[in-house]
Amino acid sequence: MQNSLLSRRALFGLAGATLIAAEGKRNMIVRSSRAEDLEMPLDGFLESYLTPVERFFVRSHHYTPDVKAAEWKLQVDGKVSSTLALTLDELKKMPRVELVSVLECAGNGRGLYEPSMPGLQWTYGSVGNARWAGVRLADVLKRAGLQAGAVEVLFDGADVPVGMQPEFIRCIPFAKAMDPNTILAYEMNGAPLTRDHGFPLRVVAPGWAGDCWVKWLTRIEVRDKEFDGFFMKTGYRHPGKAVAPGTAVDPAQMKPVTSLQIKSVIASHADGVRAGLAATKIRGAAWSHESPVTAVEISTDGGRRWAPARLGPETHRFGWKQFTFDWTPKEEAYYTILARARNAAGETQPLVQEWNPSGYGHNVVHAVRLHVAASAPAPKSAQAAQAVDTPAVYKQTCLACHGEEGISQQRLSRAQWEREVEKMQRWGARVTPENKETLVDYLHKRFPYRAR
Ligand code: HEC
Ligand SMILES: Nc1nc2c(c(=O)[nH]1)N[C@H]1C(S)=C(S)[C@@H](COP(=O)(O)O)O[C@H]1N2
Ligand SMILES: [Mo]
Repeated sequence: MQNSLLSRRALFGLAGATLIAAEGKRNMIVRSSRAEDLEMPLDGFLESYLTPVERFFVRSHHYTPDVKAAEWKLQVDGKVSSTLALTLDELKKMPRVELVSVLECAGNGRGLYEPSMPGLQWTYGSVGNARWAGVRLADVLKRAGLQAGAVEVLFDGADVPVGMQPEFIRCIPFAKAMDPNTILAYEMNGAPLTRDHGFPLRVVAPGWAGDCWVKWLTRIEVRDKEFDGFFMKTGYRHPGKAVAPGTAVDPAQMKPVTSLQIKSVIASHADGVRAGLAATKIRGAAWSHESPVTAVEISTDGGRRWAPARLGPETHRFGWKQFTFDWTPKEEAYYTILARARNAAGETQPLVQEWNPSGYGHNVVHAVRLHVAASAPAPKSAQAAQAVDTPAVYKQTCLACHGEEGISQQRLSRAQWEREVEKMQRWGARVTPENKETLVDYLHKRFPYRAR
């Protein structure tokens, strides 16, 4: 939503008091409590075929708005013959469509890249599988009357940026907008959308990364030229290929993130744990983009031999496939278990990471190391945290807009921390030349780079 300085200020003051991080959520990893970013732990992949809303990840760049349905309208403007302002009731009277689709954040797995990069350190669970219901975007656009020359469709939501951060506005090409599977959803898993997930209306763009699934939708604009806002021209861009790890790439040389990657996650066994010599089930989920998953193969010997896993019975084109592989380890040893999905287009997952500067589209074959032993596991020794004095200026400067989780989970070098502090300065943090060194020093000592 376009915001005045006044509404920004009003929100600043209110947000701390009105937000509860994990309201309506169960057992989530907090990546940021405010703005709200919650990751589903591995067990969520196995709980049921559809991810329960209370286990579904949340990714919000701005504070969560509290939209009142009675006051809400969807505006449709731009290259249309008549501007529309639709109420929720009017939308619900239009033909209803339902579909099951995976929603995954482009940054899922960012925390697993080496070398590391700044950004939320998601591991596996910024993804979920839900049943969405609403209206076709194409039906809404046709109702407004399409004019010639449309190239893309812009989505704006009711959320307001934090500090000087640019507004979250995303566009999709016209062809994707007219796809009958692209919908404006008012329901998730049979109930109205919750606040976290975009009440009262959000975009559902099956097969495409979550960033274009705009929440709290208030305005749709049909455009005849490309929009050049921050989240299109700088954010959510990918080189389109892997680059040498650690290389910087100019955003102008990159393309917007669109389709998801083929991917699978082993959810039944955590990496590095000990397991007994008994029969076990290797389980998880696999998904792809517009082309559905057709097979998942498992290796229990680090990739020398592969055997097919059993796939669940559901056949939704955009939904994920849960998989199961029965395995009995033959002897006490260290095993590396791998899962590799294949889709109808014949694509499969890479065996080495495909690094890119913002850490999007992580889909390297998931490897889980298991120490199979008959005896009980040894207790883990606690690691002593490094004691560093916290300068008062840190809390005043860095915890004004968001919680500490997003800071403490970074794995950055001193130079990367310096760039991060400069970015925060541009977004409104009051960093003075005198305290910049103190902050960078502290951040680097307290939250240093560490391997995963
Ligand atoms: C004026 C508000 C504001 C202040 C003050 C602020 N930040 Fe941020 N910070 C943001 C915004 C906005 C984001 C991005 C939120 C999003 O897109 O999810 C962010 C995100 C982050 C992230 C996550 C990684 C990233 O780049 O998105 C880190 C790390 C971070 N801030 C560190 C800091 C540090 C260190 C300080 C103190 C020097 C600080 N922030 C002060 C607004 C602020
Ligand atoms: N208005 C708005 N819509 C948004 C976002 C946002 O910050 N603001 N985040 C996007 C991103 S990056 C993702 S991955 C998905 C996450 O959807 P979820 O929170 O329902 O899981 O919402 C998208 N829609
Ligand atoms: Mo995302």
